[in-house]
Amino acid sequence: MGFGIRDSGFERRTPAYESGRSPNSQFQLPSFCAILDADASAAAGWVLPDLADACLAGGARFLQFRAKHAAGGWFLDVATAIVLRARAAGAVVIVNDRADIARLANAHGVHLGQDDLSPRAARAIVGDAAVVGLSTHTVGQIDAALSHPISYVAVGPVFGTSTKTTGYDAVGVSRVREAARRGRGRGLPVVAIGGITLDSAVDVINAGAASIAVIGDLLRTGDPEGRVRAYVERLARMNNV
Ligand code: TZP
Ligand code: MG
Repeated sequence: MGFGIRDSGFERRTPAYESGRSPNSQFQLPSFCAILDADASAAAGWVLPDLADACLAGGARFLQFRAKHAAGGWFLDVATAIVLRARAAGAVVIVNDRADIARLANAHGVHLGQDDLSPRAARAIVGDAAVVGLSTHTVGQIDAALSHPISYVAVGPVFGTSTKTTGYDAVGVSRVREAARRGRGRGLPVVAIGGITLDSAVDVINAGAASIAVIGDLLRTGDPEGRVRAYVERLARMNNV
């Protein structure tokens, strides 16, 4: 089974984290991450594989599947369906919280929070070549994240969000800038999350985020394919000016 990032063009060229470097430190994150959130998509009337198809058709090449209240069997079935679609499109999929589901669904990796398995423990399940992200909210958590075997550090909520009760105030783009500065020395990219919209996306990338992750704003217009395309085109234009 081709588990890992190698077969999606995300080649891992560095030795494992024991060398003192981050795993996947050459890993090039797509600048846009569409989060397929089970609760938000159900509320918006979307079936998840259809939403995945819409995001992929709009050009998303980095998906995260998040299902906070799902039973394990359902979570695995839907994750597997999303991974099959994403792999056919050459996209990377990571699973929120659950390293076991990520591995069983043949996803590319897992996104962890502060209260989930440690990155090292998750790597024992998903492997050295997998993508492992870690959510942070404070400067202390960012600094601690730098010594974990992770592929990227996530920072948020950047702006106010109603999608998740994080327990933290909005951290602002200044925290993204700070995280990017601290991560740079370790070759660790930053994924920014929380309250990001099409209008704020460019500012967040300009603050140093390698990627932005979005839930609510994808669903807001009722046309996720068109919304994803608008993000992808807007961010691509940044690279061409
Ligand atoms: N982690 C920090 S904020 C957040 C998560 C999962 C919610 C992001 O959702 P939205 O709708 O893009 O603000
Ligand atoms: Mg979590």
